[in-house]
Amino acid sequence: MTDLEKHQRMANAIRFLAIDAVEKAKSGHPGLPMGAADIATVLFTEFLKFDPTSPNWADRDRFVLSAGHGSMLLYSLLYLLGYEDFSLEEIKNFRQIGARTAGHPEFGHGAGIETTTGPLGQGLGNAVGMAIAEKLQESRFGKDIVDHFTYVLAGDGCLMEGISQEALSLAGHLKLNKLIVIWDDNGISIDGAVSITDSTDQVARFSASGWNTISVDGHDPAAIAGAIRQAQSSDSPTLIAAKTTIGFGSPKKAGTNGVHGAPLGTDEVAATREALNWPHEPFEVPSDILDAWRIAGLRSAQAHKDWEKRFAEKDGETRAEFERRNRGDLPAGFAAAVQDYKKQLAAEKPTMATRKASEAVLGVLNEVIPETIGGSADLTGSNNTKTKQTLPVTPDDFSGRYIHWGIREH
Ligand SMILES: Cc1ncc(C[n+]2csc(CCOP(=O)(O)OP(=O)(O)O)c2C)c(N)n1
Repeated sequence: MTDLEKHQRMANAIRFLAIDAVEKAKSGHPGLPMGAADIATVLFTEFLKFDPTSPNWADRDRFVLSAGHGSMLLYSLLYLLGYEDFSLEEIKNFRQIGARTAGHPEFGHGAGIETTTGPLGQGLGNAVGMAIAEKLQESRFGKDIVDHFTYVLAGDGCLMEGISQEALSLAGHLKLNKLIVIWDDNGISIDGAVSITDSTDQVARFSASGWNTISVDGHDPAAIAGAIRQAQSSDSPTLIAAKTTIGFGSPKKAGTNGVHGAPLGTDEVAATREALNWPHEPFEVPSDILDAWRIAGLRSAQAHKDWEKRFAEKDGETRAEFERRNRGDLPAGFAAAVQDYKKQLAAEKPTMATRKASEAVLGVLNEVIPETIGGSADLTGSNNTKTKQTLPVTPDDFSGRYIHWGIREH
């Protein structure tokens, strides 16, 4: 088996898990997983840094499936790579009550889902936040323990949503070079061809906002790998526009809106098995291909071990603070600081405008909670959201705590 054949069979494992799960549930979206399987295979087997045995490892790369309707892509990957929460049983229970494999990925349903997606565009917005968080954390704790990428798979719908403009222009402005967005450029949405609704030159739009842009054939693994490699060394965020065919492999439905959000149907499933040379039972992944995926799941085990070693070398206070912030626990002094301030206010009974009162409270909170980040939609001097503790974050310096995100309140 050549490397290309192996790649294709690994990608087909994703395709058929998605096809079979949607078929069994009689509901779901096979088109995106079938079209984006090549991209996902390259990303997860050659680039993404993660450890299925430790899904919440702080320095893992983040993967956000912004096009959340394509959830079976994510669930298939998590199962194939060996994430405990995503057994074959969960795949078979796709879209059933109580299953981790909800119609759209839900944060908290299973380790490996980084954020809830489904409302188009929002995943892209969240990912910009994650990429900002990475830079903030890196500047506080050092590159030796915070150094990861945020990858997004976004569809035409994500890019049509208004939030995409706010998110991408902020990302470009802040030079979030560790944010890599792969656009599943298949030219199809639910109503039919994207050309019915949109004629934006997306690459030009990203480029105009300071992004590095690369266009590739989203079914050519070498080209995809080359693009990701180039993106990783960019000094600005990268859009990889990957031309794909929705429902890749389906003889009658590929390239049409018919495969976006409906089961293929018995005959077309059989025809697709034939066309892609996948003579296996539903939900069956041949052992050599499952092994190849499980081996890919071990790829970053050493990187994780090395990270643990570097982390252990940090002083106790730094380790405790890093862990506290990642858990989201409030600092020890929080309750007392708030109590003291309440007592002070009760005694002094000051009179002030509510905006001034807000500023005063923020001053107390920002003093005792070092991880708060502030900002305002270009109304800093008006609604008093900046306090003495919060210095500006700039594209070249993320040590601050105040983000001038501009008039992008979404
Ligand atoms: C905010 C929002 N509006 C509408 C929808 C409904 N919706 C789900 S998928 C989809 C079409 C998206 O098209 P595209 O991103 O091209 O996905 P593909 O057809 O390639 O799978 C729509 C309109 C949604 N999920 N979220």
